[in-house]
Amino acid sequence: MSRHLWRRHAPLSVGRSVWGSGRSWRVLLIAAGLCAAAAAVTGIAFAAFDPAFEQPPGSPFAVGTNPHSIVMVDVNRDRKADLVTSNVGSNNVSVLLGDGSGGFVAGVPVPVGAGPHSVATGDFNRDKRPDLAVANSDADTISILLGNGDGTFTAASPLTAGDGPWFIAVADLNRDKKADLAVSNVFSDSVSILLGDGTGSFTAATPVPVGDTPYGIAAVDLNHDKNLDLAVANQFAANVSVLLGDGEGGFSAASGSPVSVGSGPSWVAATDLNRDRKVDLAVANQGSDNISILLGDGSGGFASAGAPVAAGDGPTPLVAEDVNGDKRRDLVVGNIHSDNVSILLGDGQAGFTPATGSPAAVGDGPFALAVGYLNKHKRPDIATANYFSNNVTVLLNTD
Ligand SMILES: [Ca+2]
Ligand SMILES: [Ca+2]
Ligand SMILES: [Ca+2]
Ligand SMILES: [Ca+2]
Repeated sequence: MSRHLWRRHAPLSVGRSVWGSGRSWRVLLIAAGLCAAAAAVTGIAFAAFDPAFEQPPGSPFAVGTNPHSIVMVDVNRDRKADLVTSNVGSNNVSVLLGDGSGGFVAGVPVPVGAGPHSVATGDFNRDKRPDLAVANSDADTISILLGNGDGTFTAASPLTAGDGPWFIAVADLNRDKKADLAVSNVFSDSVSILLGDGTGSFTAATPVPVGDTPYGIAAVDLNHDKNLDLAVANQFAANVSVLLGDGEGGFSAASGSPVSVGSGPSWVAATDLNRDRKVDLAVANQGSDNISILLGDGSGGFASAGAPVAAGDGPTPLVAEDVNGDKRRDLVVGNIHSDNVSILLGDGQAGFTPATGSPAAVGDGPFALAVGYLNKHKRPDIATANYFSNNVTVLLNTD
């Protein structure tokens, strides 16, 4: 398959952030916890609400050409969530400044390297202003854009990655409280580990070999040793690499890795889906139009939860979040061929059923999505980056 053709239908990326809304999150979770506890005592099945999603006026919002990744973050620190996309066709990053009610105005685009398939966010220089890391797949570099705190960015020296950097996960991989990067390289079948020094500079550690055409990465502690581990979806290998971290930036394959999933695994989300306090994985299989659910054993091993969960045509981005307030993780999945978003409500036992109104229509080719709070209504909203229609669809959770 040619590089060009493959790119039309393969990998992408996303990060998720809730800058400025941490307090709201905690309040929501505490409230949900109290209600869930009360429901458990009375034996009443607890469902907080039936989520419905609607586009606000102005949606979809225009961005650059071929947006392939999106993050939700407050870049200008006005406590209103903003959106940032990386645009493969225009080699830049678009900034959409939020008005706090689901509307957005265009900020200043930022030029990056060639083929930016992924943008992720973190505070790399620890000035409390959100920064961006962008994977330039054609240039084989990572752009580091340091936030000025007003919605504009200053480029630092780009970093070198492997061949075809595609997806970036931001996490503290060596436990020094400084943000690091894990980057999947689709042509060198590896994950680059770039350790941050807390000033916006990074040092490359030894790359980690994974399977054929790695795409999405989740960074989470899978075996309860407080060192972050990695789960990496290998799109052409139809499996997931499970890499256990040593807490110093080194990683080695867990026993039983890689774990087989469906065809064309693209994104992986890591969270506890069956409430046994062990991290599980949900994997969007772009080729088999479903979601694999892998239950964790708490030591880095995984077993299939059973038949995969049906999605739309070409499920690619996937985020695990509680969208209906019952304290059970749900799945939000973008379907790149059917141009919609599946909202799959979790039952807390790793089972999922579509919400009322699922799937919700979005733009052409939703290769990325982000979930978070876009208005004062404290229920998780959704934004998709639509690769072929060059825009962002906003879905407000209106229940
Ligand atoms: Ca803002
Ligand atoms: Ca670190
Ligand atoms: Ca670990
Ligand atoms: Ca679990």
